[in-house]
Amino acid sequence: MLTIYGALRSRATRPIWLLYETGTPFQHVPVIQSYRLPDPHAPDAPLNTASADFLAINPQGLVPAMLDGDLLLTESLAITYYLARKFGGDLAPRDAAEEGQAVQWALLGATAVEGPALDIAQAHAKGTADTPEGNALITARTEALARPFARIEAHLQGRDWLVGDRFTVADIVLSECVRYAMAQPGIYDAWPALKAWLARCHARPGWQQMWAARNAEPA
Ligand SMILES: N[C@@H](CCC(=O)N[C@@H](CS)C(=O)NCC(=O)O)C(=O)O
Repeated sequence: MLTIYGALRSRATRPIWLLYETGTPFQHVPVIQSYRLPDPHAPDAPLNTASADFLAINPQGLVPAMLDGDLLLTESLAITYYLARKFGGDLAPRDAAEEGQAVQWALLGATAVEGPALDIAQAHAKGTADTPEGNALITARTEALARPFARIEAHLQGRDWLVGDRFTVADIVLSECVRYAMAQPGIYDAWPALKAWLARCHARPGWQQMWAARNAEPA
């Protein structure tokens, strides 16, 4: 059976959101990040990214990972694009031009948005956002987001979705990168089309289902 490894407080949200959108059955193994545990090797530790059983699946010790029959995929974007192609119907690109656009948005997310947005999320999660160092970091990361956000903002003028006038896998993977910054009040205010698009993404039934499941997991 199709199996996704990775707790939902991780990049596993991406493939799992897509699977919820499509109603595809799968087994979810909520492997937790080892750094979230006091002792990942304790006998009573839950399955985690440093567990021998998980390293036998992904020796890199990162989630998400996916097994579909004999096919092992790691890297959340590759997994999500594969699942879109196999189960996603119109969530997948329809032709070469759409494929190029979808890959473009995924790479923009991974290379220009994810890092700075994650730093902002972590500053809030660690409670350092309101310290002078935290403030300086958030200012710098917000500046780093300005150029990719400007690109997304310009593209979304007169459009609801990134590719092909419909919700696709590109919206899933890019919006999940953009979401990481949302703990910072007002971060999207300079980008109204991006902000409205993110709200549309979060109104999707698959995102709602994924978010409820994520919030039910231990913090
Ligand atoms: N580029 C990878 C990054 C995977 C990654 O960094 N996963 C984190 C959780 S979101 C992880 O497993 N961390 C565990 C660790 O660092 O030990 C992807 O997109 O799948």
